[in-house]
Amino acid sequence: MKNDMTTSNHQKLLAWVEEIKSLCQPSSVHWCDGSQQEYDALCDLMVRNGTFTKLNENLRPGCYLARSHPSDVARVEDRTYICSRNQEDAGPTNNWADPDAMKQKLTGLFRGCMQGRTLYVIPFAMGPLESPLCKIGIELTDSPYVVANMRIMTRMGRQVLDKLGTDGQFIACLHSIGAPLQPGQKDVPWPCEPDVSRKHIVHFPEDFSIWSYGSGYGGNALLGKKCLALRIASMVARKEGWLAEHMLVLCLTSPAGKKYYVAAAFPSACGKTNLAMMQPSLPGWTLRCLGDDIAWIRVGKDGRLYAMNPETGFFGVAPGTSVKSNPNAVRSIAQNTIFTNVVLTPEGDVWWEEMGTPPPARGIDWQGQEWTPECGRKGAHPNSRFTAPAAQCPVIDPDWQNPDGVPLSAILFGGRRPSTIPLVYEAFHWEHGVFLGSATGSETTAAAIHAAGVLRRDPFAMLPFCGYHMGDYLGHWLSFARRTDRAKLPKVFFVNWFRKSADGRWLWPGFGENSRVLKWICERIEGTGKAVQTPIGLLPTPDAIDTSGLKISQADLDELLKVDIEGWTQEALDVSENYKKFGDRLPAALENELRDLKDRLVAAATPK
Ligand code: O2Y
Ligand code: MN
Repeated sequence: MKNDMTTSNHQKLLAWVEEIKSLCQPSSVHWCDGSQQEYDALCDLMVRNGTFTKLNENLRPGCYLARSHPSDVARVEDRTYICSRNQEDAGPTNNWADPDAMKQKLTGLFRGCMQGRTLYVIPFAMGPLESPLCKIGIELTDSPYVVANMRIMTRMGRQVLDKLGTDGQFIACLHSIGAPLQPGQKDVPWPCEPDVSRKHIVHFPEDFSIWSYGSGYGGNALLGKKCLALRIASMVARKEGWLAEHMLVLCLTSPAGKKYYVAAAFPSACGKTNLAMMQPSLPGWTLRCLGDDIAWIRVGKDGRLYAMNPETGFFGVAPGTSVKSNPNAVRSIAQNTIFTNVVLTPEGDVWWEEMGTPPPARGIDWQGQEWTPECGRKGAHPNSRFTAPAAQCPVIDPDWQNPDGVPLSAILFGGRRPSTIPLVYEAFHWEHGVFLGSATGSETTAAAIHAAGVLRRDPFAMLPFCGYHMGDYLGHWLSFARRTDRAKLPKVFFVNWFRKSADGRWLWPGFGENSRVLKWICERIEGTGKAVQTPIGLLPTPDAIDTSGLKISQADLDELLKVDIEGWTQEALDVSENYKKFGDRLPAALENELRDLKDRLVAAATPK
């Protein structure tokens, strides 16, 4: 397979490719056309060079397994930078470096870094090509694994170059695994730069470009996802008056046939993919998935907020994905899927912890070593992944590729909060809703790179993904009350599926039972759901959540819907502490919301 001829007459693009060719010195250049034939040839190439193992065609047709280098298993937040001209503009939540100094440093790293390798030119679009929000990126990479994943996760290939024409705008995304191959040197299955301090994921907001060096994994390397569709897009969105968010999008249909489109922002490792394609336990309700990770949202002609998923695939966490937790994900990954860092079974299938099936008696673990269930090591890496086409999801929504997006009725925020935060509550109004988003936080899990079991504030689940000052970002969200008729804005809710009892038991069954909470949310949208005003927001009345057919004690339900004044007083203090980071860029409206919350809590604690 060789395609060193471009069909593009875009002089700026051609000049950039030439510039990078002379900097990185690849031995060949391949312009990706996005065809099935090209994908198959790349997969064959990776099977031959040891990056891919083809899975048993009878068990997992069209599927492959890759194992990464142990130094390259997750996004590297510490090595991720926003290099704005003005340091203040990157804000307190991003690493910053001077753009000229960083470009000089990166130019040094990239010099000769593709020797002995092929430079792939990947034209890709985020969002349907006809969408008003569609953004075109060109990723230059020396990783065939990245090309194969980008073909699943984005609209990739010739049609994008056609849309770009001779002078269209594109976001320049330069990526290298940082592992040049000398003549005669034997390659390894997962070449990368093993020295973490040399890995760099860098965003230049002034020229909307991305440079990523040293990692071939996930969000570090598939540059359309976190780098373009969130960090760069969030900056573009602010300029152009829309929102680029870390949100799933789903459609819930009531037994009466009414559709409710909902977007939800949860920090990483809080079950976004599970909720995005959940199978409702409540009879008569159906759920359809539009996206599991990213939503681009704009004001539509009718003044409502419309959400669109810019991606075309799922890059989901494998461990914990089971028929119980996510039956539709299990069916989505039955074929044409790339698995990374899971267990290979003797039959040529894959396995991971909490897959809901017995482990194989022996297998090959994510590090390529012989593994047995008794060996004391996990078989799959906690951040092991599947890359699967969204079109394979059995509950994909018919409108998931609608270029205009879908009109939102509700926005949810949530986190993994074992105490204090109730199962669900509703914001009083838009500014209060933005306050709830700004106060989002989650207890970290072992899957994250951070210490497990600590509360990490993650406003709007955008902490690692907001490309500019978080204070300005919060202001941008508030501005939507002025950009449209506030009566047309979605209602805002906070949900917490992760409450535990004092003795460490889950209080809520979660998964398909979360449809009961979504039902109440739909009833609130209709104006029929019963709620009580509390200091923190509007909570369901004791009988408002439909628990028919569910085994849950009244005591547990009371605990789930209780407002713990002492816990909330602590919560408000913690939010105040987090707000200090934003200095004078914290919008006054949010300071007011926090003050009002504290006042309401004091009033509730004061005997009448
Ligand atoms: O570790 C990675 O590179 C993947 S991170 C990721 C992937 C898919 C969806 N969300 C995330 C995330 O960290 O939020
Ligand atoms: Mn995510």
